[in-house]
Amino acid sequence: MHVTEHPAAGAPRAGRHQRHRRAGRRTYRRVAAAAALAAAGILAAACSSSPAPDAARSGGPAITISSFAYHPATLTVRPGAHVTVTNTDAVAHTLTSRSGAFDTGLVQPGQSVTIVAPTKDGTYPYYCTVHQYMSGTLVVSG
Ligand SMILES: [Cu+2]
Repeated sequence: MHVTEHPAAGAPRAGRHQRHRRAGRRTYRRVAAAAALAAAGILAAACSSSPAPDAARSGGPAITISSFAYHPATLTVRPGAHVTVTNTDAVAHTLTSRSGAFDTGLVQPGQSVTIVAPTKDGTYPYYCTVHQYMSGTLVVSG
């Protein structure tokens, strides 16, 4: 009689190599580059609400708002010119580019605000966001 004994079938587990892998420890130093991004947001507010005392008298281009109209209705300026917008009405107005190129925000009665003309030649229609029938055109020509 033969008795075959199978040596415990699940047994041979011994040959497992545990490799000690030296995972190179690298220190990832993340230098915060977020500062540059934060600065970008500031640019939007740059020139919108600085009162420009008598820039018109000193010869710079100017637009006057009176009787719910822009004077002159069409103004031609150099690229990047600073344009003084003065509101002589008794209510607030804006001078807002239809393409988003510039915007005075609300100009209060008696107040002057300076906008910066686009640097690219072109015709830039604008309007008043409060009274949308008010419209004018800024022409940029270098
Ligand atoms: Cu208006």
